[in-house]
Amino acid sequence: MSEQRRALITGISGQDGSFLAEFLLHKNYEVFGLVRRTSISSLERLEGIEEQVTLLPGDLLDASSLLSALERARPHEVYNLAAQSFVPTSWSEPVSTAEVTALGVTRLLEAVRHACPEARFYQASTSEMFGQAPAPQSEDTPFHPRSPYGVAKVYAHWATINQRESYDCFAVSGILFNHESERRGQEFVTRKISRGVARISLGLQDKLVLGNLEARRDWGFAGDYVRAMWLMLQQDEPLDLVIATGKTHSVGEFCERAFGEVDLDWREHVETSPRYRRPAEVDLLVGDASRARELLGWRPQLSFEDLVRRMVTWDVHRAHRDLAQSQAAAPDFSP
Ligand code: NAP
Ligand code: G4F
Repeated sequence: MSEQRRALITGISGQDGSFLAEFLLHKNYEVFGLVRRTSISSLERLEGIEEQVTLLPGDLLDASSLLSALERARPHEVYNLAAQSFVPTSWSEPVSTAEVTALGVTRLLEAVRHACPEARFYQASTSEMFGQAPAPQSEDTPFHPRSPYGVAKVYAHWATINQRESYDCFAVSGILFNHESERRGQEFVTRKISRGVARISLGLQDKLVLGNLEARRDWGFAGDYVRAMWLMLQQDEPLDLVIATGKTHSVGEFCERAFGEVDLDWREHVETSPRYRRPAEVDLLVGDASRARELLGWRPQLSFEDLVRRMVTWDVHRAHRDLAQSQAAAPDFSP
């Protein structure tokens, strides 16, 4: 009988980490997840699988913790999904973003080299590295990042390629375009919209205040994208690939569709404020994933329309539940 496969996921508490952990458990992997200490538990997204994964303490800022986690897990596959991933924070905290999102990858690559050099390594690269580059963007498009986050990710991308070329290891980067779900952090625009739509439809909120409505993104479903990560580590040769839907929509179009799900006119509820605009914007992302289609047989399964519906449906359900709970908990002041 062959040995059970073991995977270590950094960033397991995040959107992608939680989907990837579920995916690998279904494939009968033993799943380990690196988690850092936080003042409030951030393991909400692992509800239902927390008992099936082994959580190990560690931080991309702390090299010795990475070594300990790898020595304990002895993984066949390492997925580095941990990052300071919110673009606006990278302007307010450029140095800590670089420490985690750029140098953290060097710390992890070096720890893998010493603890488990045979392990296959996946780095979460991003379409933010393309930034200002003309669309559609493919593996051959030169990078032009437009934020400290994008710059940090370019470093991490090249650090991964350099590790492969220096030590002949299986280390790859997936250049993933935006992918979303009901588990997306509430500060990202799609979730901010789906949550706002739900609260407005229940009368809990009046307006939704956003920044640039013209920016265009290639939005897919996170559940489809973690499948591509795994496929990339199952190939005979290590290759860096673009993962995208090939379709693009503006933030305004996302709003129109999301408000449409609850029969509201988005123009009556959406306002804009310079507060949510960025010092430098990425105007247009649309990926060409034909190489991934050819080599991995990967295709996105959930359409843009179904993604928006899924997110709004979830947030409406959740807003109903929160409302019912707050009403049940309210003190009765009636005479
Ligand atoms: P996310 O929800 O923000 O999750 C980030 C994860 O990183 C969390 O688990 C977080 O842990 C962890 N983390 C942050 N700093 C850390 C540190 N110093 N040490 C250890 N862990 C740390 O991000 P996501 O959307 O799942 O994205 C996953 C990865 O893909 C990220 O690297 C992101 O940059 C990249 N990416 C995302 C997209 C996308 O559209 N989602 C597209 C391309 C690339 P806490 O819970 O403790 O905060
Ligand atoms: O949802 P966003 O914050 O995502 P962004 O900046 O594209 O980054 C995400 O995708 C990247 C892949 O390309 C990842 F690497 C990264 O980690 C992250 O997951 O913003 C999307 C667009 C931007 O153009 C922004 O200016 O929406 C625009 N926007 C307009 N109003 C807003 C808002 N973004 C946010 N977060 N909040 C707003 O109110």
